Amino acid sequence: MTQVRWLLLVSLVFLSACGRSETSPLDPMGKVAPSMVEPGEPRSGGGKEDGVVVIGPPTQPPSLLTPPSQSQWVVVYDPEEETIENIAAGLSMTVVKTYGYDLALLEETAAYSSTLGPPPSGVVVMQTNDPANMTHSQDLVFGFYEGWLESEVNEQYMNTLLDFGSLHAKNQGQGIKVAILDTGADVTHSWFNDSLLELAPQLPLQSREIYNGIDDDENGTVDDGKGHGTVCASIIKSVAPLADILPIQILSDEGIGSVWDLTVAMEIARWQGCNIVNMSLSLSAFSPVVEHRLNVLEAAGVSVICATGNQSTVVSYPASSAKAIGVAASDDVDDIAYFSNTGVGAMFAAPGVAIVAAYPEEGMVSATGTSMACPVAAATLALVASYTSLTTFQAMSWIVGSVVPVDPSGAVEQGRVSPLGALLDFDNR
Ligand SMILES: [Ca+2]
Ligand SMILES: [Ca+2]
Repeated sequence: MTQVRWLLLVSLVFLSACGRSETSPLDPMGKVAPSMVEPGEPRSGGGKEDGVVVIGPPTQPPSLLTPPSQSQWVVVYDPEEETIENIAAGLSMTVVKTYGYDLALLEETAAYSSTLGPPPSGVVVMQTNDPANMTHSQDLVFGFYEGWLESEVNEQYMNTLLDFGSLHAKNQGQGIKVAILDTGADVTHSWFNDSLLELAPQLPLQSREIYNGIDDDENGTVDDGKGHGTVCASIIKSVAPLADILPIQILSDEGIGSVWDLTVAMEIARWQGCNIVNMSLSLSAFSPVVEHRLNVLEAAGVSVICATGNQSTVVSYPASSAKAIGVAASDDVDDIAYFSNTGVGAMFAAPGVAIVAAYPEEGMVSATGTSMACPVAAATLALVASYTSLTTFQAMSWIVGSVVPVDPSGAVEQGRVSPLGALLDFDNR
């Protein structure tokens, strides 16, 4: 890499979809009967329906964003061209931390000046606290069920649609590791049966979902993002029960994160030997720094699966990246969900309407959004890679070859994922 890039950039990462209202009558254990949310039922945006909480975009950009500090910078560099110490010296900065072979955090020194020339060739720099490029979180419907009923998860339409009985008799995703870059997960939930992986405490990011009961971003909703990562992990567990699942918390309990944390998490996923990275999130715009990490992951053979977004518009970034697999949401009859972003970059559709999943504190939820479709597709890839013993990139062709048509057909580039179809096609190769 020889092109000089000098980027004063922070796009703030927001959750694709999240949350429940503080004023909701629903507590974490739920007070809504399962019948309140029927699988496949279309929903309108905004306000509350019976037993369903609809969280829309905040009226103003959230204000609580806590990247390292105003004077710190993320640097992505090529160690074969220059050492981080020399790069830091050239920028009048000091090295705070290094993460992996080409990621570091630098601190400005007194000699630092924004009028300094460009960094050394091949170095990507990003200031960690620039409030530019803010975006909105995306709509989602959460309907809460009464307590925890495993049967509700095991008997939902998705299981029939994807034929879990036949599918899991053939493969359950064993040997494939999936990272979930999200709000973290309630690893203590009984649905997981202590099966989730956790990052070691000395690493800069952790796995457990934490919520504080405070409306930190002052948007009128407490812990907007609570449960989002738990739901994503639960969906992976449902579709690929024996896959190794590694939650990495990069989004706050309000569903907000930084490109810094996303970048570090992508690198951690690579170090940890993950085969697949699930990113049910979106940025406000293209990010060269994230794109760089996508290239690094691709070179390492790691597949990145992203939600297309829930604004009924074009595919958001990073799902729109050529280096990522974008997933739109479909329903119980393979119709594309009204809210789903579609078109170029939406490679697949997957069930993402009224998906029943585990929710923190022994709860259960019916969740709707492309955030839910994304882990279905990620888990599908885990199953096919496990069954075929192919790389995830090679396994992708079997998923492409076995998709089911969706309506409208042009909404996605391929179709709705069919994990069993892919395994059967492989059998008949
Ligand atoms: Ca909030
Ligand atoms: Ca909070």
